[in-house]
Amino acid sequence: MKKEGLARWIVILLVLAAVGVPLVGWWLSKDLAATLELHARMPENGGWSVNTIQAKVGQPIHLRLTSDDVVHGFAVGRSDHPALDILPGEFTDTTLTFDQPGKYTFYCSRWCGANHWRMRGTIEVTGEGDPIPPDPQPLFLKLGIDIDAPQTAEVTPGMTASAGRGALFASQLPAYALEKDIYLSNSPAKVWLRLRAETFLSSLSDDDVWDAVAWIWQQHATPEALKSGQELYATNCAACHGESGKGDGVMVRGLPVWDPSLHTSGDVTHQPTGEGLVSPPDFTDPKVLLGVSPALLEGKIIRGGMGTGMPYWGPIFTSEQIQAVISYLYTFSFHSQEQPRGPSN
Ligand code: HEC
Ligand SMILES: [Cu+2]
Repeated sequence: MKKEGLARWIVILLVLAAVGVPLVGWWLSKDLAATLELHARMPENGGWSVNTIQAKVGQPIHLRLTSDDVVHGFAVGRSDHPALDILPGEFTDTTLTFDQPGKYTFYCSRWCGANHWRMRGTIEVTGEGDPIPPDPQPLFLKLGIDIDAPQTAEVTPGMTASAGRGALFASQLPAYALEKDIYLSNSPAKVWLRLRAETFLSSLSDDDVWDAVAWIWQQHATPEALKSGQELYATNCAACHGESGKGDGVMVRGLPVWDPSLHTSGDVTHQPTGEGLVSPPDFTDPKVLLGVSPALLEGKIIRGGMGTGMPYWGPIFTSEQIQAVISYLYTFSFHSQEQPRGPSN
């Protein structure tokens, strides 16, 4: 009788331990790392179910992501957290940990509709550590460039300028032509005009000088930057600007009152499509990109079009990524050294 009672107690204790220990462990881990369910919905359906996520430095947050309508994506701007797909009716789990206090932007990384890019929210990270340093003042502000004024190239080449051919004239170029500041703050057309005025280059034809300008661009656009820029463009820009840069991406048709006939005449950079929206410019038209400096492009990309349909990318991309996209954009107007036949004009 006594023995039996003892055995029963041992069994009960074992059962309690088997159930209780994992339960306590789960309870503790739950306390250490907050779990948040985040529903993605198209902006028309209400957007993210949570717009501001609070986080503490060094404390992981578990996210359970799901979609209430179509396929969305989840990504965190200026971080190396990989972008995730969020499928309707399924849960995708991920863990975020931040080691610097500050504000981050989370956003949808899958094209879900014309207002896709409005699917953005904030992650507020508080706690110990050096906060994320504020961005340096962008060059277009320092230079006082009006990024909203229409800019078209004063001059354009007879054929697509080639960095490969331009290499032939590299040794004749003045030192200033290679300075980073000159490159960043001048449109290719401005650089061309300045070089064309140099008497020591008078033996070069106009197209030779354009090739030299393309070569100068190539010196500032590393192959790695071009590759990364191409990927960023394909994921973030092509939906509106088009794979080929012509401004004919699928999302443009989703914008109200898109009229392709407006796109071929008049001012190439700013074309009203109605309701305050303008269509993306045709990047393959040399008048567009050869008329704008990297500094202006940077300003447009950071700040966006302010109501034109061009999103702002400042909180999403690192400055390195923005420079990579800028380098890549000029491939719509220049042939690079590795690419004798680039995007056709
Ligand atoms: C939702 C559609 C949309 C997306 C996505 C988009 N753009 Fe635009 N973009 C526009 C529209 C519309 C314009 C023309 C209006 C304006 O200049 O503000 C424009 C204009 C621009 C201009 C100005 C060109 C000039 O000559 O003034 C640049 C540069 C640009 N976009 C770059 C980008 C880059 C780089 C990306 C991706 C990181 C991107 N855009 C993503 C719609 C879009
Ligand atoms: Cu989305």
